[in-house]
Amino acid sequence: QKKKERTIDENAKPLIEMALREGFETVWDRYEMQQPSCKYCEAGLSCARCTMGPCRIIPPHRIRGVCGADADLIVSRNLLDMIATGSAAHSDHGRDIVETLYLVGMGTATDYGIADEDKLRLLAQEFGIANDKKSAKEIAALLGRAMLEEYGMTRNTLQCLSRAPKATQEIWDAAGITPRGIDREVVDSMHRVQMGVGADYTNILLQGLRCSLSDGWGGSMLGTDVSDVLFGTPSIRESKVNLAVLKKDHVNIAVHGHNPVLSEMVVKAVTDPELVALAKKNGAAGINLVGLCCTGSELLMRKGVPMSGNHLNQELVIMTGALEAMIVDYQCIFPSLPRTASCFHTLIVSTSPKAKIPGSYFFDFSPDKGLVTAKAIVRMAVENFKNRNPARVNIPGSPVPLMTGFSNEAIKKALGGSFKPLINLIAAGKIRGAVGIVGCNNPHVKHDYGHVELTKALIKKNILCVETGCAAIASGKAGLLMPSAAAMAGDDLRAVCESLKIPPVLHMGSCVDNSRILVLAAELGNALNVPIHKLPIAGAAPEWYSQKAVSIGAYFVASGVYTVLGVMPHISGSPAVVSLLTDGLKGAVNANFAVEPDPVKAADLIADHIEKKRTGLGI
Ligand code: BF8
Repeated sequence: QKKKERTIDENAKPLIEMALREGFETVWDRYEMQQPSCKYCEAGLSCARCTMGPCRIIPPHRIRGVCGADADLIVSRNLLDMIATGSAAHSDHGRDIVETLYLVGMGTATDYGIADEDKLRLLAQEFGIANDKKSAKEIAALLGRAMLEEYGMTRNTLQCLSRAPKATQEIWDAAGITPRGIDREVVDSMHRVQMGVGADYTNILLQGLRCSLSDGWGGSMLGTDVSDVLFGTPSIRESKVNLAVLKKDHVNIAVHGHNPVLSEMVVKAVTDPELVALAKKNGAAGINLVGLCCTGSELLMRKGVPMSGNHLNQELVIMTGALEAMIVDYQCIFPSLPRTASCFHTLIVSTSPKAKIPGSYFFDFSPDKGLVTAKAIVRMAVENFKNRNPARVNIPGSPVPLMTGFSNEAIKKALGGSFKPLINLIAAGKIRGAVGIVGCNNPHVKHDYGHVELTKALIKKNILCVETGCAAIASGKAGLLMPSAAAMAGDDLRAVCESLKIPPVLHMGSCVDNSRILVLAAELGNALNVPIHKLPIAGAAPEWYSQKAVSIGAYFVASGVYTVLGVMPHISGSPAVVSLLTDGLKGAVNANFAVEPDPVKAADLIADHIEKKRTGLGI
């Protein structure tokens, strides 16, 4: 890759050029240094799970590992491992939030409160907790406890599965993939990847679907719902995005990672009058908090905190020379960030005992001492302002405005109280269908290109896009999250957006908020009395990299949503696994994966699929 091919993000380009000129290492350099990649690993044909190996499958002679596993088994076991890892990451994040709810109820997390009591009471009702005479605090304790039990294995079912249309639940039962407990499915999966357990690739991959469902309809869904309860259900608002949200004359602090239990405390801490006064005393105009990656999306959706970028922007934010501190929790954080920061004055502050990073300042963050810890970190950032080298400050361009906050509750409100108008628009063909575009950046793909080109191609075909995670941020930077982007949509979608004053691309949140997309699909299915797989909808992950994204793709497909990937998973070494995922799964869950790196061709695949589903529904 040449430098001009690394990104389409205009604000990132000058910083990448500066990094190349001055020798600051970035993710793209490390990617290049890793080329050519190992073709056995790329095909999924290497296995280092036990010490009888490591093994590689090299036909025609080396067709089994030492244990006797063939290509199909090795590829499927590797994939199940990825799904279980991703599901665990999302669900453990969900657990941290549910635990915070429980601690609020028990009175030990006093810095937190109940921001959406209506949602709390609705959830309590759903979980069978009588709540008419109880206080919000009492309900928080009972609901927190009930939700924590979803992680165990005594109930053998998950409450939120019942949100799906009955016919979809029956498909899961018939395929034997109804999840039993959130942790249980991860443990079951890890058991199967132990040598001498899982031996049948189909059986292994069906467990992958079950494990992923426990993420989407379990851990992630609890994470989203309880975050709404604790921090507020998002409503439509405007903010801005890209590296230029950093301010030259302010103390700049970025929160990076995933869990709003941390970042929401930082939001509180940066408005502390004493800390603001200290910033001014140190010569800054104030404190400027910006988000990055998914925790940034959490704050953007609920508070309108400006967003500095997505996954491949994380090193570049530091290279502006204007960032006093980057506060991280877990997931998607380059372990080399302290190395990057060592060339500048930025402090990397880690906060999770699960994600200690050598070279970072570690603060042991927990909900019982949330605000005091957040204030201590912010104080350190403010004190660091004096170490900034003004000659190094380089904040390119200016921010792009965006509209955010499209929770299902906010969408319904914008539609006048129900999804009925949306269903009518789809039935009338004004909106042909909807696509969830989700996932990461990956140096295999030109940064943001896959997301932006796919999104543009789909809206042109009058297909509404709902986006989360780094995909949504890519669209934001490209101006697609503003109502004015309707001008880029097909005539019908443009007219709809103009009349509702909404963008053709709706930001629905972080990656755990893909559960909002599941709920949207479920509500549409329930309203039409059809299973999810009959709806004119699809999923796409044009630039995915993460195990979490594999879990998301798997629960989309397991829920009946055709999903197109822009990056090939490491499965090509087993034609049988490829055929199962791209075709055979239709027999079990009426949906399948496709892989198409060209976003324009991917849009064609999706549009064809949507038209077929419309025909099936007779619309
Ligand atoms: O959970 S989209 S790069 S930041 S994994 Fe990570 Fe991918 Fe971004 Fe959030 Ni999701």
